[in-house]
Amino acid sequence: MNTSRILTLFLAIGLSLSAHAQRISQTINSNWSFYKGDIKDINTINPEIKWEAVNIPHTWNSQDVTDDEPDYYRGPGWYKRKVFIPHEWQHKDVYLFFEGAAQVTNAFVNGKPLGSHIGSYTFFSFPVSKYLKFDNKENSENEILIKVDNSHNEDIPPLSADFTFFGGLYRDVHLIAVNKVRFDMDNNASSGIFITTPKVTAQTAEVNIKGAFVNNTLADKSLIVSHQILDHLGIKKYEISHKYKAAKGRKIDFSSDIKNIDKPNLWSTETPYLYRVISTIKDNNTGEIMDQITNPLGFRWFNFDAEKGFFLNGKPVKLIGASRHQDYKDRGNALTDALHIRDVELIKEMGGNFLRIAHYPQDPAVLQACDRLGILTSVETPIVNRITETEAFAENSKKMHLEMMRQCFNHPSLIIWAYMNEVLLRPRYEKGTAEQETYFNRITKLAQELEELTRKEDPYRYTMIPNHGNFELYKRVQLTKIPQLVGWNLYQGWYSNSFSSFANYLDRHRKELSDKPLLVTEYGADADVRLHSFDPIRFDKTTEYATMYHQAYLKAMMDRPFVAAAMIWNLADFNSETRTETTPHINSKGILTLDRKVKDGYRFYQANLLSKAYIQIGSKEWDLRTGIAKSESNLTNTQIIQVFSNQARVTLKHNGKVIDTKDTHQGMATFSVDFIDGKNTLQAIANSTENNTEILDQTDIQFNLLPVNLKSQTLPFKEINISLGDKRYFHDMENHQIWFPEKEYQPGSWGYIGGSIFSMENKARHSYGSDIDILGTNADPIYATQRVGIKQFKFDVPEGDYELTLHFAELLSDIKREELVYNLNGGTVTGGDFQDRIFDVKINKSIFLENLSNREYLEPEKAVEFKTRITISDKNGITLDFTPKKGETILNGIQLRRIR
Ligand code: GCB
Repeated sequence: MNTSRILTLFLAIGLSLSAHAQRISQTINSNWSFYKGDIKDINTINPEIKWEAVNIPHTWNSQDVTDDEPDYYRGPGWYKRKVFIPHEWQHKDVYLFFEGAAQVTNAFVNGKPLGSHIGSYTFFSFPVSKYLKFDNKENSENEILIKVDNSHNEDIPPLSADFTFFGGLYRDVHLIAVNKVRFDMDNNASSGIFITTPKVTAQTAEVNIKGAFVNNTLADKSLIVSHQILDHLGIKKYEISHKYKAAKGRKIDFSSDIKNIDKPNLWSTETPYLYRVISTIKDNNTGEIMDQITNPLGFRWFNFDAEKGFFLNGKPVKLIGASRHQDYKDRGNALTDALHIRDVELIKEMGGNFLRIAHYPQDPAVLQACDRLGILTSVETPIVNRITETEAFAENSKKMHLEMMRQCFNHPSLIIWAYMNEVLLRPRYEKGTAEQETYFNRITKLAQELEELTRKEDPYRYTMIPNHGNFELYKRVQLTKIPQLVGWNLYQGWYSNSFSSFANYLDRHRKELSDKPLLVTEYGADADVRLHSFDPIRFDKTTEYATMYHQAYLKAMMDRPFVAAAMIWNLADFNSETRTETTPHINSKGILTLDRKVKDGYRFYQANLLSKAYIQIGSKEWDLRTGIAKSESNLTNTQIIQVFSNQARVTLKHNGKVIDTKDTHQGMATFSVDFIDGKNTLQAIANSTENNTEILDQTDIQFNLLPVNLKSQTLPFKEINISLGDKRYFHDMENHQIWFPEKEYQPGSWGYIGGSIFSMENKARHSYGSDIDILGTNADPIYATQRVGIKQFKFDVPEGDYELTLHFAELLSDIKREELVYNLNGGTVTGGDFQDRIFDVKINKSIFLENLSNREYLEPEKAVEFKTRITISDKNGITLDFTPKKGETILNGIQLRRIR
């Protein structure tokens, strides 16, 4: 670096330091006291109340969403803490600024109410100066008290959605002290400055900077308001300034243009070149800087074309990325900035270029990271599934939307304002009725109002509504007409039909809505990382089915240039309290787990999108496998291994020996590996064409090889875990155990005799067992499948001591439940099918469980296990007899372990 550059950098840093001297903004996240419950009168707070020490970000739901109990706390919570206000702040305007709190917030300073804010996801602030107490000390003690309430409220969106409505002070809280001469602090908690780039080409650009400032002093002032554009090194490139006579108590609007910006460095997904705009207010007489704010600036132009897709700076760019919830394992929505930023990095590391900030505006760190990393974004107002037909609901929606727009306005990564998500999913009235028509008209009207508001606020970005796959309905209600872009959330081959209907849907849009750009705003399939199958089918929740789904979808979208965007649902698994299924309370459509561990879905996109040489062995986390040996003399079991790579050819080695070299298709190559008992080392290798180097990935897999004949001498039997009514492998990561799918008994081996796989009536779309939450276990997949009417289970084991465990769960119950609406099953009711069941289980003719009844031990929907020790001293092995006395017999899981 030469000295002049060092000097300029130094000056730039100096500049931003002086900014801090003007405006003080500090988080007050530590040392809060929290009380879950209500306080009726803040003047007579019960001294007995148990306050809990917490830090912010905080939600009171982080634990109660993971327990066995349905529902989670929705109600009031109170926070309090002391703040120590410096003496000099007497002469300043002080604000309490919230990055977000869920969902209605009332704040008090020293017992005085500041006001309230409605909505969980936008920032808000309150001026507090007039409530602060100052004594003669350097710092004066003041108390902040905050009530947050996440109770359901029909007038506040979102009303219903497939995610958990966590409550609390879950984002940063700041104290901000500004001079009385300052930029506007009272514009919807925005920066008060709004930057647009009305014209951008590779040759030239124009910037407009709008905003307002106030003179809250008791004297008229002569002020200079200037805006400097700094490049990414902090070097000043442009400056514009105006002189103002600001009468005392006045607020003054400004709008400044900087034209003829020569050859701007363009912001793109590959090179997200960021400029900064530093806006300053200076006292014209004293030269003192009164206030200063920095905003990001990026020069880019973009357009959506209904036929050709999306263009950034004149070049076609297929938008590929994911939606993301602000949600993390054990934390609920109370994430640190680092975790928010990490998600954006994960999209980048996947090779993605888009983040749909769904279904609501998120932490400021998210858009900052998108600007910096070159991830284009959309952001949306959380009107999800349905509306309420009240003026209050409409007003709250519009207010939220306006807040969101003003707060996110200056981020160059943001290109789409969205509102409403699948808002016709839950029409409140019966089909075809006049009430339903009125309801639809109300939705159309609200959409029109939001559309108008958006276009007026920002003519430079696009508008969008993401719809669910009911083409006719959204067209009829005009939701495909009102916004500029149409988003479709499509799940063919998951909730319905087959993969091919996805492609047909896209083609239908092209034909019938030929002037509307199309974005696939959602698509995805649940993948429980513990479940695997070599014959995956819809709704089995296996990693393998999800990979097939993503393969089919990505291909269909890549083949169609008119599809502007592919947004995976979802970047990561997320909490959704009402979901049950294999991972209760969690929607597992993430391509990452709740704690951001990689699933194959993520590897698939890396292999397809990254340009840097990439290779990864698929399903590495399935590092404990099982299978049956081919014969007594061939002690191997062949299983498929998928390798993900962006290279043309890959080689797989098994325990040091080359198995094969194969061409990749869609970033994947499939190998058959002859696993041996014990440790198996796999190495996937490719020669990177980039710089002719070898890239490699390696993993170890522990294989529990099972003998064909349980009396085998060469491979003595050790243990087996079998999930009945199941065709999948279940990798119990908590207990480090692997469960085998059921098989029919064959002499010499093991298996069931008689019965059929449990399947629920009305549940054709659920291919496996039940999707109720089985209480008392995390191994729901084992308990949710079952063999009904089983007669016997046999193990032809040699003599010895064994531990045998039987697992049951009664899947029929009296409790009626409406199918989850997201399962698009039109409100089908399940449950209410309880029948008496009593049966005996004998082990080698001796009674083990007598009169096992679903009115006693076998309580519906609960995991029940019985363990016993057996000594076998003859050649007949183990035979379990199941004898029905009332209803049919059942068995969900069985484990056998050799002790001696
Ligand atoms: C949707 C919703 C989203 C759900 C998703 C799912 O269409 O927009 O909120 O989470 O489907 O997983 O069913």
